[in-house]
Amino acid sequence: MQSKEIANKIRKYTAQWTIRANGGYLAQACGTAEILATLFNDVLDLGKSSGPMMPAEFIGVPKPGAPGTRGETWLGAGPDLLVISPAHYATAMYSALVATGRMDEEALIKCSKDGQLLEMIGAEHSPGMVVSSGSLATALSVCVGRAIARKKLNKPGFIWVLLSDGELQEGSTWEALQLANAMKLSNLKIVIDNNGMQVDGQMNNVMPIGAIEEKLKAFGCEVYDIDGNNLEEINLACKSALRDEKLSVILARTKPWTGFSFLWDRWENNKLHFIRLTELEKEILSKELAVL
Ligand SMILES: Cc1ncc(C[n+]2csc(CCOP(=O)(O)OP(=O)(O)O)c2C)c(N)n1
Ligand SMILES: [Mg+2]
Repeated sequence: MQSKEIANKIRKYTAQWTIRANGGYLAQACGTAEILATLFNDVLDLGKSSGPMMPAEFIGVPKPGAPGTRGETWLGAGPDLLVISPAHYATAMYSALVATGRMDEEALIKCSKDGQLLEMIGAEHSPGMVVSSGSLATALSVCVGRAIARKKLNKPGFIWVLLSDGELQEGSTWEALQLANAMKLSNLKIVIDNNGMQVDGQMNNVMPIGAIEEKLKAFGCEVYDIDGNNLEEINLACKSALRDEKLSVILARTKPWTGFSFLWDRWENNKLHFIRLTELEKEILSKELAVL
């Protein structure tokens, strides 16, 4: 399947979820559809998923003697790993798993219900999710630790982590970047969804974070400033990042309103972060879904 088709499916499944669950993180999937499609389809060597196509029910958090379910199993035992840091992007991950044949479409119907793995804010037991990072800006530190361990053990492969720009407003992200650069972690690759918004609205109105590219460079990163909805640019940046000796950061400018017409109004009105559809929006979305 072409990455373009996978990206469309990521939007479609997340939109259907949003209608069914009477609310969802649709803009995050719309903004990162091309990034996830490219990572899954053209970049990552994940191997075959060993997670069931139809996830079982939640059986408890992992503890000694009872490993529980690990979301990572849906990613596969290949050398690479993909970590979604902002846990509210989980639906985009579930949709990507379905779009790439790692989970049944039916599994999405179980979304966001008590006792199920597919939580709206994903956790480490949710398919495709690796870290419970609903408390934002925590997964990068975990990834840095895992990348250091892999380096010490001479393990092949790359850890790719998707960060949000809101996580750049938190100090722990910068501490993790500082350590990753000090340790010269060329086995860690970061993609930032630079969508210009966070929970309360547009980043520049809530708390501007200034010249991100320059800041990342000052921390020692190799930075790729790209159009995050352009498959070719994403592909080129990822392939180039794989050859970097330094810590690579792909700063992907995304348009979280891409795909459905009513999203633009929400962007302008600072109501794009979480979408509880109005009756009119539901009607528009259903019509646009039918021709997607
Ligand atoms: C440590 C922490 N602080 C605050 C929050 C509340 N919160 C949830 S989502 C969010 C938005 C963060 O921005 P971003 O991840 O860029 O979100 P976007 O609107 O782009 O999806 C915030 C502040 C949180 N989950 N964790
Ligand atoms: Mg954001």
